[in-house]
Amino acid sequence: MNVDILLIDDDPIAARVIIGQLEDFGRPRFAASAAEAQFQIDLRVPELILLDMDMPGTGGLDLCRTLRQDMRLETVPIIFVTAMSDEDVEVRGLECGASDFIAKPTSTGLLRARVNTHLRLQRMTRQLQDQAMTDGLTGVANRRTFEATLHAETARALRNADTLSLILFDIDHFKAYNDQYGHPAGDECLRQVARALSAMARRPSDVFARYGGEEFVVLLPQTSRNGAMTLARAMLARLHELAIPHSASGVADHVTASMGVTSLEDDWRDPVQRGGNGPSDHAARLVERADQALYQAKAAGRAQVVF
Ligand code: GH3
Ligand code: MG
Ligand code: MG
Ligand code: MG
Repeated sequence: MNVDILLIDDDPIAARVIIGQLEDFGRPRFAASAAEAQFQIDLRVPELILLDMDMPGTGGLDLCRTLRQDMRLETVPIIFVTAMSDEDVEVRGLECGASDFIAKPTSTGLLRARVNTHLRLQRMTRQLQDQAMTDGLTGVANRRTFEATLHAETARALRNADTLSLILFDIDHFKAYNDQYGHPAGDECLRQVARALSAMARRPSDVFARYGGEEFVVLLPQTSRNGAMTLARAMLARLHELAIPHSASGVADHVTASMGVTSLEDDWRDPVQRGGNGPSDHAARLVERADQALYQAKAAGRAQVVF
C-alpha cells in the first residue's frame, strides 16, 4: 500500500524511527520545519500528516492551526506525535484541529493502527462529500453543487467584468415517455441524456447539473450568449442523433428537449434592473430568465432553443 504521508519533525533521528515503523505504507515525505512542511504541501497535498509538537520556530500547535485554515487540507488528518505526554497539551492539540494524538516513543502497532483508522475515516468523509455533490441517478452534479458554483462564478464574473451563461433544459413530453415505456426506462433515458450531453460541456469550469426531475442546467463561466447558444443547439443535435425512441407514446418520434439560454451580458444591457445588484441578485435573475426562455421554447412547440 502506498500512502502519501507527510511527517513533520525537527529531529531526524526520531523521524527515521517513525519512517521505519510506517514502511508498510510506503516511504513518507519528511519535513524538518514549518517552512519545509509548507513547501511539501504546495508540491502535493498529502493524504495524512504526522506532526511533532515541539519544534524550534513555528511549533506544532501553531502550525496545526495554520494548516487547518488551508482548504486543501480540509479532510486531511493531522496526528500529533509527541513526547509531551501531558493531558493539557493533548487537549490543546485537539483544539487546534488535530485529529489524534500519539505518544513518543511510538509503538509500531499503535502508530499503524491509528494511521489506518484515520485513512479509513478520511475515505468515508470524501465519499460522503462526493455523494452530497452528485445526483444519485445520473452521476452528474446535483442542484446543491450548481447553486454553490453559480453563486461563486457570478461573483467572480462581476469582479472581473467577465461574462457567464446558463442553459436550462427540460425533456419534452417526459410524462408520456414514462407512461408508455415505464419508469425504469425513464430513468435510463435520463442517464443516457445526462451522459451524452454532459460530455459536451468540456471546460473544467463548466458545470452540468440535474436541476430536478427531467430538468438539467449547464453553467458556462466565461462564455458569451452566442457561445452558449451554439452549445445548446449542438446539444439538441446530439439528442437528435441519440434518437431515443418515443414513438410508442404517440406524441413524438424521439426524445427531445426544450432549452432556455441566458447570459450575464443581458443583465448589463438591462437598464431597469429589478432588485439589488449583488451576486445573488444577478444569479437569481439568470435562473429566472433561463426559466422564462425555457417556457417560451415549450410554448413555441418544444425541441428548440430560446434566449
Ligand atoms: P413538457 O414537454 O411540458 O416538459 O412535458 P413533460 O411531460 O415532460 O412535463 P411534466 O412536468 O408534466 O412531467 C415530467 C415527468 O418527469 C413527470 C415525472 O414523473 C417525470 N420524472 C421526473 N423525475 C423523474 C425520474 O427521476 N425518473 C423518471 N423515470 N421520471 C421522472
Ligand atoms: Mg521536536
Ligand atoms: Mg419539467
Ligand atoms: Mg418535461
